[in-house]
Amino acid sequence: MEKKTILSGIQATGNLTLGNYLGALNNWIEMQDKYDCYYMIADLHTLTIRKDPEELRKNTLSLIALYIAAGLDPDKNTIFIQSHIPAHSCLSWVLNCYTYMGELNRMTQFKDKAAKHADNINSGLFTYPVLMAADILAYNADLVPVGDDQKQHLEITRDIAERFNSIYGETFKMPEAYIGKVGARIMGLQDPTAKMSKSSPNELDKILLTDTPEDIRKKFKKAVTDSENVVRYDRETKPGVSNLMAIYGIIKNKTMEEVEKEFEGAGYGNFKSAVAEAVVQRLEPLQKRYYELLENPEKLKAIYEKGDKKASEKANKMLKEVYTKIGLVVD
Ligand code: ATP
Ligand code: LTN
Repeated sequence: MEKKTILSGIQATGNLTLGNYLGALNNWIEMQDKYDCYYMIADLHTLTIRKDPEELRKNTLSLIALYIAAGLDPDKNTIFIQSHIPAHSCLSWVLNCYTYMGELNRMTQFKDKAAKHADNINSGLFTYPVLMAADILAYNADLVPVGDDQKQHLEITRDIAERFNSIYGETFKMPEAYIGKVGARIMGLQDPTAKMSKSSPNELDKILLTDTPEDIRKKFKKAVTDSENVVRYDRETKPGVSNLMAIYGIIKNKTMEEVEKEFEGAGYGNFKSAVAEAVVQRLEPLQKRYYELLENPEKLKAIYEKGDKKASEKANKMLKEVYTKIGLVVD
C-alpha cells in the first residue's frame, strides 16, 4: 500500500521553544517511518513580520540543523526550504483568488499578530493562511502535524480545497490536522493561561531548545503553580501544574494518571526538579548534535538541496494540473 503523505513546517523566526518541540517536532519524529514526510522551513511565512535579513538567513540554516538534531533522519524525510520551491508562491496566488476576505478576517492568528504588530499590518500577514494552504495542497498531504493553534488554518485549507474541487473537479486531497493529545498546547511557565511562544519577551516564560541546563532548572524552579501542593491534572483550576505534568508526561511517555501516581505526596519542589531533569536529559543530546551540525554548513546544504529537488518535482506536478484546470496555457 502506498504511504500516506505528511507535510509540515515551522517559521524561521529564531530559537524554538519546548512548545514547538513537544507540540510539533516531536510528533514529526514519530511519523518518519510510517509516512512519506515533507518538512519545510517556512521562510516565506517569516517575512510577514519584519526581520533582519542576515538573521533570517542564519535562522533558516539553524532550523534545518535543529530538525535533524531533534531526530529527523534526512534519508527518510524530505527536508526543504519553502522559498526554494516557487510553486508554493505560484499556487498561493491562484488560491488567493478562491479565498474570501471574510474568511481571512476570522483568523485568530491574524487578529493576534495584527494587534502585536500594529505598525505593520501588511497584506502578507492577512493572506498568510493561503500560502499555508498552498504548502499543504501542493503535496496532496493527508496529514499535517501541528500544534493546536494551527487548527483554524487547517480548516480554511480544507474550505479552499473543497471550493476548488467543487468548481474544477477532484484536484486536491482533503488534509487533516494531526494534533497530539497532550502536547498540543504547551503553556507559558509564568503565565500558564497563554501558550508558550518564542516571541514572548519574558525569558522565564519559555524554555528554549538551546537553553543551558542551569537555565532550564532555574526556569522550572520559578514556574507558576498554585497553593495546593498536590500534583493533580486539572487544566481549569491548576493550569500551571497541569502544564508541567503535560511536559513531563510527553517526555516520559506517561499518562496524566501515571504522573499523578508517581508524584503522590511529593510536593511541588521535588516535582519541579523532576520535570526539569527530564527536560535537561532530553535536550542534552539534541543540543550536542545541533552544535555539531552548525559547524558543518556544507552538510546542511546537501540535505536541503536533495530535499528541494524531490519537493519541487512533486509541487510542480500539482501546479501544472491546477494551471491546466483553471485555463492557463501550460505547454
Ligand atoms: P511565534 O511565537 O513567533 O508566533 P510560534 O512559537 O507559535 O511562533 P510557529 O513557527 O508559529 O511558532 O509554530 C511552529 C509549530 O509549533 C506549529 O505547529 C505550532 O502549532 C507549534 N507550537 C507553537 N507553540 C506551541 C505551544 N506552545 N504548544 C504546542 N505547540 C506549539
Ligand atoms: N503557520 C505554521 C507554519 C506553517 C505550516 C505550513 C505548518 C507554514 N506552512 C504548512 C504546517 C503546514 C505555524 O506553525 N505557524
